[in-house]
Amino acid sequence: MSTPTISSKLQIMGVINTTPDSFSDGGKFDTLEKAFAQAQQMITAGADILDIGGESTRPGSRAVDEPEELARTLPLISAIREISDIPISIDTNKASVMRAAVAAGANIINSIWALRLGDSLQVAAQLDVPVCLMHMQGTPDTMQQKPIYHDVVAEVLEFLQGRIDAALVAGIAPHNIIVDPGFGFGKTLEHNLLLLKSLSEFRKLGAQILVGMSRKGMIGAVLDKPADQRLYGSLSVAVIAAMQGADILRVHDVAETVDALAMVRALGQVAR
Ligand code: 9MG
Repeated sequence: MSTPTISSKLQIMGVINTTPDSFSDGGKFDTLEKAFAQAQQMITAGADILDIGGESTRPGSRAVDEPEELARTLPLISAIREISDIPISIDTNKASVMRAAVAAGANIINSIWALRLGDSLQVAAQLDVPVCLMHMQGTPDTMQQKPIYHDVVAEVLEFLQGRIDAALVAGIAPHNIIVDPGFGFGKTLEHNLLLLKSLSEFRKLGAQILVGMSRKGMIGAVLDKPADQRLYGSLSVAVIAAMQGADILRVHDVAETVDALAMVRALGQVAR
């Protein structure tokens, strides 16, 4: 077996969807009390970052207006800040939500649109926080209809390089750039598997790599299991990604992923 590239920064990002219609945990954390309890549980379980979202990205999900998105996310960010310094990422496409979330205590912007909407790129640059730039083919509504690539790995790499360049021109510091191949966003199972197999190639972009595969359809397609039975599949792909040098894993099952990654880290401690 070739020597794996294990990131010394390997971090676990726990997902908290405050939406009623997320694909895997829709409605489970749609009150402040439930979402806050989930945040506390993830912190205790060893999460390094919490990713808070107030709008589902699932195909066909309902668009959420700014006041509703703010009402779902800001009280939770403030409540977490009362008890913890854990880095908080805000998963949003709206520049106004980015601003308000950072003012409330969020420290990272997670953009599935790679800051391509409105003035989000300029606003993110002003806020001077780390940004996650994710690849997506199409839009959340249409992306899974017929994704087509000639060479998925090359095309996703090229897209992300373009977004890194745009971020740098806008004034985002190089150390604040995180890239994400966007598993499940405009990709067939084969595209997702090719990206996972080639993940180490993304290191050449010179940015931190974030991946989110937890409970996703690619796992369901291989295992033929619904979202609530994809834990072991999710842990397997987390380990594969970590062994290829991913820096941040976006997951729903923090405690279980902590154990799986402890084994990967142990491997990084021995040399031959
Ligand atoms: C919000 N969201 C859902 N899936 C995601 C993924 O794979 N990466 C990032 N950055 N965000 C995601």
